[in-house]
Amino acid sequence: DKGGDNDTGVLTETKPKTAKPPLYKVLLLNDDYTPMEFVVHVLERFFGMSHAQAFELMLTVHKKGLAVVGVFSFEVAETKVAQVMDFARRHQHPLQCTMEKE
Ligand code: TYC
Repeated sequence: DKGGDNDTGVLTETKPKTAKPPLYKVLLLNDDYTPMEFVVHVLERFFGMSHAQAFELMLTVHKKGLAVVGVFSFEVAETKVAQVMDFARRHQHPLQCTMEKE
C-alpha cells in the first residue's frame, strides 16, 4: 500500500480507529459526620491508595467539598461507587460517592 496522497505528494496512512470507550470520574463528596479515618480507610481499601495518598485526598475533599478519586470504565466506576456506598451504609456513615462521564 502506497498510502493516501493528500494533494501534497506526502503519503499519509489513515488507520481505521475503533471507538474508545467513555471514561467515568468517581467523585467523593464531603459531609460533616463521616469520620476522617473512615474516609482514609475507604480510599485505601477500594482505590488501592497508600495511607499518605489516602490522607491527602481525604483532606482535599474535606476542604474543597469534593474530589475525583479516579477515572475508570463505566463498569469499574459503577462497581467502586456501589462498594463505597454499601460500606458507608453498613457503618451508618452518610458518605456519598458518585460517578460522572468525563
Ligand atoms: N468532613 C468530615 C469531618 O470533618 C471528613 C470527611 C472527609 C467526610 C471527606 C467525607 O468525603 C469526606 N469529619
